[in-house]
Amino acid sequence: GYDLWLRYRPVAAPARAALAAQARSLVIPGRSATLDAAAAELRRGLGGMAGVAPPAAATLAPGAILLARPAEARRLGVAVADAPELGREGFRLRGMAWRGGRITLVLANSDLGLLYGAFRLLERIEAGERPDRIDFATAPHLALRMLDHWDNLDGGVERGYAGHSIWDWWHLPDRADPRYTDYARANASIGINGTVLNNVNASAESLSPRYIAKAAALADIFRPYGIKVYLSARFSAPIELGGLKTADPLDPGVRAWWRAKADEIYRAIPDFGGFLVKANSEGQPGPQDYHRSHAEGAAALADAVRPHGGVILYRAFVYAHDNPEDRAKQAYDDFKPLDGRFADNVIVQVKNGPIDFQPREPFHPLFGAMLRTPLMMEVQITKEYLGFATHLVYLGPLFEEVLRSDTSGAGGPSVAQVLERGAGRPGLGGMAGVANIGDDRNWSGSIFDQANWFAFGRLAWDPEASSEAIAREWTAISFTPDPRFVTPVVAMMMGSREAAVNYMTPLGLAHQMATGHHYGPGPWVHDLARPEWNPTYYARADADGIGFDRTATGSNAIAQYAPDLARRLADPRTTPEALLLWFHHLPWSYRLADGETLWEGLVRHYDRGVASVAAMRRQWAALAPYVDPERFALTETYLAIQQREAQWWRDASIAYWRSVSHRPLPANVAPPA
Ligand code: GCW
Repeated sequence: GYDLWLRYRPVAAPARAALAAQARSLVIPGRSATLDAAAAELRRGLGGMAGVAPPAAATLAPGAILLARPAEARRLGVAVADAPELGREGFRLRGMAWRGGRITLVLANSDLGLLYGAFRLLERIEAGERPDRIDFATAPHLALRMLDHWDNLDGGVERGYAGHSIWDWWHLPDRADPRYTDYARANASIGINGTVLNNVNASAESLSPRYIAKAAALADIFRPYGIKVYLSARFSAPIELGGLKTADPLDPGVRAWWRAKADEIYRAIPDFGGFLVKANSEGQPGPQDYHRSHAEGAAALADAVRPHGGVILYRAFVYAHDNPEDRAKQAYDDFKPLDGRFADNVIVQVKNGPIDFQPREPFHPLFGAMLRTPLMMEVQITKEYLGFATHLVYLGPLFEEVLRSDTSGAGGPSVAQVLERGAGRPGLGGMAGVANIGDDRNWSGSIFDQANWFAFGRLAWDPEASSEAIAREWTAISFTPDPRFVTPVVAMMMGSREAAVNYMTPLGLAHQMATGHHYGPGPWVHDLARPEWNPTYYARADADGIGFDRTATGSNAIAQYAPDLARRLADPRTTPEALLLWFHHLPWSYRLADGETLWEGLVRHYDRGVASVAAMRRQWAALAPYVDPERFALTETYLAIQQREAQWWRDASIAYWRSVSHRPLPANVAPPA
């Protein structure tokens, strides 16, 4: 699994010779570290797939692969027009006739665009396409496509399920582990252009001179691949690192400290991206400690990086232990009043949903409400609430569901469009994914979790892309383009997220996971110190019914959505059934759309979830002939665990709901074990 989707295995014999003839030489007029990386990748990829790596050539001949800007291509005699539609990072792949044969043109307006094009060309070939017949163009819709590592300086990874951190802090900056280059290759291949190296629960130490040098060494390795380094900043670093008495963002000494710190970082990393900040959330320090707003807090850091072209990614994931308000409302309550008041290089980073990376949540209301502030959407690629790296859950449909959500309830804009518009500054729109990468040999802990990393990259590039098409592409290039394998695997992947929703938190339930680690069921947990950490806070089940009333009779969280949408969410009949219990507390006898009672429907969903996993497992077992034994066996083992645990979720949840509802099991339903 180490090679991810960049496997480059030899293609079958007759096609191999044809491919070699279509890749006889490599013509690259420009010169840069990025173009060297592109050439190296093409040699590696074509060497692997065609058996021979194309040598460099200065002139075009049939069978050449040309990487060029439009003017360079014209200078070599290729008739191409300028391509402003490709922007700075887009590219075009085009097979074309050339002197009695054909050549393959990779066209872009920058070296990075050419590198992206080289990767995509290789992926298309892996998927079975002929390079010299390709005609394909794409440009990213979002400027910032980032991975957030929740990696600690001691090598641990918060919510990481793929081993330890891949950053070997101990041996950095001296040791350039080749894995860092492979990391950059994998990310560049899917268009990721930024990485936050350290956990948002940040240690101030990560901004110390020692760690700046380590980050700089990584930045040097990533630079040719177009990946900028960012750091999470601890708001109180001026105290802990600088020895100041305060971290008050309006204090001149504090502001000077942040400026000097930024200057120091930019001396080591001239293209440093900026800081990611988690403030006044889950015990982290922040501006509210000094009775300052988040906008004032963000401004102190924004001023420090502005002269260098840096940005601040300021997280809206806030909820406070002393705030009795519905947790789902708190980010909006804090941030909506600040819309338009953030400094011009601040981007507010909003989680996809209002609680916390649940198997299903409605989209975060801030996406419809911060019209004057550029927003990033943060999703979690690591599956904290979705069975870690053990359960097979393809997150593409989850990301797509949020991106396509209509923020107005009246025909858009969709969340994707909100991000693309960047509140009028499209250079500041983006997506961040909490990485699922660790030092596990296969990077992500399981083979299918590699697909979640891949899908994140593809959707950050084009948030309107189809998660199914992405699954098809990933499957073809990670395993084989054989449709006898791709079709069933894609079907499995596409159903897997709904399966998990069904056996964990059906019909809009949320946060029913066991305490702390969030693995396995815990709907009965009610005695944690902070009320909003208890599953019972979310499900509110009793003898009469179940669900969280977020209408006007309850927390009225629906009022944070646009009026047309809020009106529909006010009525259970016009609320999507998948989110029913997120917005409504309903009697067990409530009739669902298909006529079953809520109680019967709930049980049915758990059963369906378990059945889906059993079907996935049977399906995978039949696919052994198409997969190498190692990847087959690992996936088979995990599916067996997943089936057992889907049953565990179902049995435990039903048993608990029965104990509060006092309802008999519906007919023809197996009792919990
Ligand atoms: O999902 C929750 C996690 C915390 C995490 C926090 C956050 C980094 O349980 O581990 O802390 O969210 O996003 O800040």
